[in-house]
Order: sequence, then C-alpha cells, then structure tokens
Amino acid sequence: MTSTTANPALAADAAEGLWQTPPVLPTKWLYDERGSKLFDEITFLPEYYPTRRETAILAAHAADIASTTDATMMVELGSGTSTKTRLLLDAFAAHAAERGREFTYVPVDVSAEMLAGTAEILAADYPSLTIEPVLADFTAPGLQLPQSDGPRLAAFLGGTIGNFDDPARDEFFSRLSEALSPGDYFLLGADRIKDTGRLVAAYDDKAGVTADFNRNMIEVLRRGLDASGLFVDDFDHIARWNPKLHRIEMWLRARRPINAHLGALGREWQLPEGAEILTEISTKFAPEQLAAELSDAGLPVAETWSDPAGDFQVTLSRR
Ligand code: AVJ
Repeated sequence: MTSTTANPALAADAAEGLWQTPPVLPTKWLYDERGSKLFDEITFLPEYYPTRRETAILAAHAADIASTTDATMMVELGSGTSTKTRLLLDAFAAHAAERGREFTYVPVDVSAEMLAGTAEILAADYPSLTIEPVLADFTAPGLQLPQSDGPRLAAFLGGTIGNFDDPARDEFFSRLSEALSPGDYFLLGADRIKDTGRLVAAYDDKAGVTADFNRNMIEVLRRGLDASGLFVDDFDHIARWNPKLHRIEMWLRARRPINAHLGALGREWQLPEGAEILTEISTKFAPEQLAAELSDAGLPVAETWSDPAGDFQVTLSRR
C-alpha cells in the first residue's frame, strides 16, 4: 500500500527504537510543526526558566563576547532567528561597524527550509551582515566551516547540549574542536544541576504544555508510520529526574495495553499497560565537570557567565 504521509527516516528510527527495552525514539521527532510551536510556548512558561536565564546572560554579556573574541564570523549550530541570536548579532554588528570591518553570520542546519527562512529574515533585519548558510548535520564527522579573516565564534545555545548523552557529547566536542582552528571560539549555553523540584516542574508544567509537546510524539508516529490503534490519549507524560545521570528524562507511559499496526513497517507493535517510551533526555551540568570535558576536547573555557540565581551558564571556550 502507498501512503502520502509515511516518513522513511522515522520508520527506520521506529524500527530500531520501538523494540528496544525500554523503547526509545530520537528526540528530534518531537519537533514537527506542532511540536516546534509547543516548544516555543514552553519557553514562555513560568516554570521553564532556561530560555529566560540564557537570554538575560547574553543581554548582559553580548558586547563583552564581541570585544573579547573580536570575531569576524559567528557560526550558529542550529539556525536561529531567536532573541538570543539577535542579541549576539546586534553586538557583533556594532563591534564590526566600530572597527570598519565585515561580519558574517553562518547558520548551520539540516533543514534547507529552516536555513532559507533564517537567511531571509536576518538579511532583511541585518543589511550590514553577510549571511552564509551551511546545510549540514553539525553532529556528523567532517563538518566544514567557511573561512574568515578573523577569529570565528561557534555558538551552540539553548541548553540543547543536554539532549546528548555522554558519548555523543564527547564526540560532538571533539568534532567541533577539529572543525575549528586555534584562536577560534566556542560559546555554549548549558543548564545547571539544581533543586530537583524546580527541574521536574520545568518539564512538567501546570498548564500541561510540556505534556502536549511530549504526547505529540504519538501523533507524529501515527501519521509518519501510517499507524492504526495508536492514540495520543492512551499515553501519559512523565518527566523524571535521573540522579545518577543528572538528567531530566521525558517518557510516555501507556495508560492501557497498546496494540498498534504500524503500516509503514508492516508489523504490529505492542506495549503493556504501564510500559514507557523514552523520548528525551535533558542533561544538567556541574560547571567544573563541563569545563573539564571541554578542556579534554581541546576547547578550554576562558570565561563563564551565569545569571544571578546561578540557574544557567554560558561558557566561552578558546580553541
Ligand atoms: C530545546 C533541548 C533545550 O531540554 O530544555 C523543553 C527541550 N523539552 N521542555 C530542553 C525541552 C521539554 C529543551 N531543549
């Protein structure tokens, strides 16, 4: 049977993940159109502090980052038109103008659509900047970055580093270090370990937006796998602190026995009542531990900034 909605990449991930114990699905599938809107909503929730904290840190230190690095290029891993990106671009544009120099913004993303959108919006808002999008998976080996006359600053913001498990993070830092040259910089936003109650609340908000965001994965599966017998209402959102791996984990727990037919895989998928699927990890960091990891990868930390409450941090490493 043919289908207009089946997604082969999702089918491959589902085939690999759904029969594991426990079942897992790559986090990226949370971010379809609805999921991306829900995540945007999450960033405004009273319980979800990371975005506000990171924005405050960048607002306070963007000028500092521009003058310390004296960078002529910012490479953003993930293409952004967010407030955070703009705070940095504002500072770099001003710094470049002062020095009578050019500045180039390089968004790196796997989505050509996202890159084109970013480039169009930012080109309109920042006519003085050169925008040079790179279509690439920045976690893959062999990342090639455009050359620049001056230092380059790679930026990975939002605390998304928390989505990587330990080996993936290690590999990411090493590959990035390899893609950069001595004298280049790396700006990293990371959420810190803190009171468990606050952490869990940030991923299990009162309004239920994070629950909708997580449960939307079931709808993504239903559509992308041409599934029958798969219903969002059959799953509960679970956000749990894993103290050993110091991370929040998001799970989907079956409220009743699940018997689904996954058309795209041509097979049945069963889940007993109470069984859980892992959909996201969000690792939290101790500053010293993260600094040691960066240093081991050849990206020693030159500066660390935090918010007054010490909730979130932004580090600047120099390759
Ligand atoms: C976009 C990965 C930074 O881990 O805090 C928010 C995603 N998931 N609420 C995070 C997320 C649930 C977010 N990152």
